[in-house]
Amino acid sequence: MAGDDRTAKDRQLDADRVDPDDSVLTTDQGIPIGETDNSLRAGERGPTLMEDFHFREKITHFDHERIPERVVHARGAGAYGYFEPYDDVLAGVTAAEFLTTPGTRTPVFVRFSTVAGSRGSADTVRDVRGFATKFYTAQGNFDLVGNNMPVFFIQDGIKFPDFVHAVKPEPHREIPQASSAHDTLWDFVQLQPETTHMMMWLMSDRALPRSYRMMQGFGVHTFRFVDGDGAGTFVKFHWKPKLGTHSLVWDETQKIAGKDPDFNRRDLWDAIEGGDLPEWELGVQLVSEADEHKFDFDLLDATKIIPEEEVPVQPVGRMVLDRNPDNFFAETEQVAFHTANVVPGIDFTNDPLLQARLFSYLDTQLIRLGGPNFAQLPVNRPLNEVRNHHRDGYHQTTVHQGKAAYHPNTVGGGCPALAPDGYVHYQERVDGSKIRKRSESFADHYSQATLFWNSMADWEKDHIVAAFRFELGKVGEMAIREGVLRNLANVDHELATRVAAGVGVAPPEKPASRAGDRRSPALSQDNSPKDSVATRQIAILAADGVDAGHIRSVTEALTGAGAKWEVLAAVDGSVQAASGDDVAVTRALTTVASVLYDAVVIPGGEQSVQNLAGDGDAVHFVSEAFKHGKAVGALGEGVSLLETARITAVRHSDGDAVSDQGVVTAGTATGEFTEALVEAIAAHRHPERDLGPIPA
Ligand code: HDE
Repeated sequence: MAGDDRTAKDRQLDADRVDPDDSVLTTDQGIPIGETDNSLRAGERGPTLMEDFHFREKITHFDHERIPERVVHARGAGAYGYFEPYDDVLAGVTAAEFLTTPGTRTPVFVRFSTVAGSRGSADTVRDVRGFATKFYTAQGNFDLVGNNMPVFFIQDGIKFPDFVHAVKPEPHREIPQASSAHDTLWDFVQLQPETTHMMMWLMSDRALPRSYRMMQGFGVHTFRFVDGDGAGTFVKFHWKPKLGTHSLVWDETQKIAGKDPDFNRRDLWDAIEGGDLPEWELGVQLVSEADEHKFDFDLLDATKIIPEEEVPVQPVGRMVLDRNPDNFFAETEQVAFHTANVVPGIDFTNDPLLQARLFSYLDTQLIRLGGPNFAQLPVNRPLNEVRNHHRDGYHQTTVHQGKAAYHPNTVGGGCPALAPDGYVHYQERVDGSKIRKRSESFADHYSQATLFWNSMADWEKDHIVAAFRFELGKVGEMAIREGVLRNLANVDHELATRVAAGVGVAPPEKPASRAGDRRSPALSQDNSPKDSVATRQIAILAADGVDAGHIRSVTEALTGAGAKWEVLAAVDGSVQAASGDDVAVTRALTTVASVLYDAVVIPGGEQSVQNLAGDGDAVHFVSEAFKHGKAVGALGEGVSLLETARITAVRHSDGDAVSDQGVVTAGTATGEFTEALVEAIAAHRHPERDLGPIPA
C-alpha cells in the first residue's frame, strides 16, 4: 500500500522488515558464505568436521524452529487493518479515545482461529472460531479477545482445563483430531449442564462459518466502560460482518477438510490480496449500573446473552482488514493477545471466567514465546513508547540506557515519571466472605438454550438435530448419550425426541416444567441480510462446443454484481467454443470440487453438454452443489445436465427464465436469467429443497 494510506503500525514495522533483495548469503554472525550444499569433510568421502561452523549453525537453527503451539486456538490466520469510530456517541460513556474520536484510524491486527485442533488441522471442522483483535491505540494496546459465539461452555475459569481436556483428542491414542464428536467431550457435557446453551450454538451452523469474513464476533463477557469521572457502564461488544453471517453445511465442511484444509485461511488471504477488504461493524450493548439486576440472568455469567431485543446493539464504528502479514510465524504465530490489555476507559467485571482469563493469557505467552519480553516482538509492540523498570530476561532486545532501573530514583532524574493521566482501575466496592461457591444467580442453564432453539428457522433446527445425531452417534458409551438427552429434554422435548430417534436411545421423559416460548430473531442466520453476491465464488462448467455467448453474459453479470467466477473444464488450458473461439479455462475439474464454490452455472452448447454428461466429475459437481443447497444455473442444452445429475424435483425451463428453489433455467442468457441467478446466489443457500435421492 502506498504512502499516506499506511497505518502507524505498518510504518513502525518498517524497522523490522528484512528484504533479501541484492544481498549475499551470510551466517548469523555476518560471515559471507559461498557454498551451502556440501558440509566440510575430511576428504570427499570422509566424515563431516566439527569445525564446520556454517553447517552447525544452519542445523542448530533449524532444530530450534518450532515453538509450542497454543494450547487452544492453535490454528489461525491473521491480518492487519484499521478501526474508526463513526462519531463521538460514546464520549460520555468511556474515556477510551480510540472509540470516541471521530476520524481516528486505529491500526489493528486480527487473528481468527479454530479452538480444538492442532496447528495443522483443517479449517472447516465443527468448532467455535476465535476472533481476537489487537487495537494499537495511542493510549496503548487494547485486546478484544472474542469468539464467533456470544456465550461460553463454562461459567468459572477453574473449569477450563477440565473442559479443554475433555474436548481435545483423547489422551491414550490422540484421537479424534479437531473434533468434538467423542466420548470425553460429551461425558463432560452431560455432567456439566452449564455447557447446554453453548452446545446449542456449537451444534448449530454457527460452528461452520462459510468465511471468516462472514462471521460475527463477540467479546462474550460483560466488560465495563469507565468515563472521565470514573463512572462505570456495563458493555458487551459485538462485531457484525458487512457480508452477513453465513455458514457451510456439514457434509460440505467434511469434504472441504480434505479438498482444501486451508479453506478459511485462503479465503481471507485472497480477499485481501484481491482488494475485497473484509469489514465489520463494532456494536455495543450498554447497561447502566442501576440496571445490573434487572435481568433474569446474571450479567457476570458468560453462558448468557443479553437478547438484542431487550438491549439493542448500538453501532459505534467499523473495522476494515486491508493488509496480509509479511510472515506467518513472525506475526500470526507470535502475536500475543491478553484480555488484560485494556486502555483507560475500559475495565473488567467480576465475571469469574473473565477473571481467570486475566491470569491465563500472560502466563501462556511465557511458555509459548519463551520469556517475559514477548511484548517487544514487532507484532506485539504498542505504537507509543514503552518506558519502565522491567529489565533483562530471555530475548531482551531493548538496550536500556542509564543506571536507574528502579522507582523512585534521583540518579535517572526520577524518570520515567508517573503519568498524570495513568490508567485508573474502576473503584468497585468489594465486600464478602472468602468462599468457593457459585452464585444462585448462575443456576438457570436451560432458559437461554431454549430461547436459542425457539429462535431458529426450521432448516436451522434440522441442522442442529442432525449435528447432535452425528456427534452422539460417535459416542461409544450409551449411558453418555442418555445423559446428554436428559439434559436436552430440558431445552426442548421435541429436540430431545428427534435426536434420540437418531442415536438408538429411548426418548427422554418430558420434564414437568414447560420450556419457555420466547424468541430472539437476531439469533437466527435465516434473518441475516441476503442481498449481496460480493466475493462469492461461482463455477462455470465448460467443454469443447460450449456456448461462448452464454459464458460472456453470465460472467459480465456476475462481475457487475461483485461475484468471482471460474471456468472449469476436464483439463486446463482452453476449450473451443461452438463459435470457434477459445475460452480460457481457469482450473481443471479434477483439481477442485463443488464444495469450494458457492454456485454452479452450466452454459449451453450441445457438444459441451454431451461431454459434461459423460464426465463423472462434472455430473457429480452439479448434483453435489444442488445437495448442498447452492444456486444452480443452466442455459439452453445445459438444462438437460440437471436431469443427468438427478435434479428433477424443481421446475426447469429451456425457454423463458424460471427460478425454482435456487435452480435458475432459461433457453438463453437473458437479463431476466442473470438477475434471477444473482438473486439465487445472494440467498446463500436453499435449504427448502427436496433433495430426493441425490448422491453427493
Ligand atoms: Fe481463551 N485462551 N481462554 N477464550 N482464547 C487462549 O491464550 C483461556 C475464552 C480466545 O488468536 C490462550 O495466547 C481460559 C473465552 C481466543 O492468539 C489461553 C479461558 C474466549 C484465543 C486461553 C478461556 C476465548 C484464546 C491459548 C477460560 C472468548 C486465541 C493461547 C477462563 C471470549 C487468541 C493464548 C489468538 C487463546 C485461556 C476462555 C477466546 C490458554 C483460561 C470465553 C480468540 O491463555
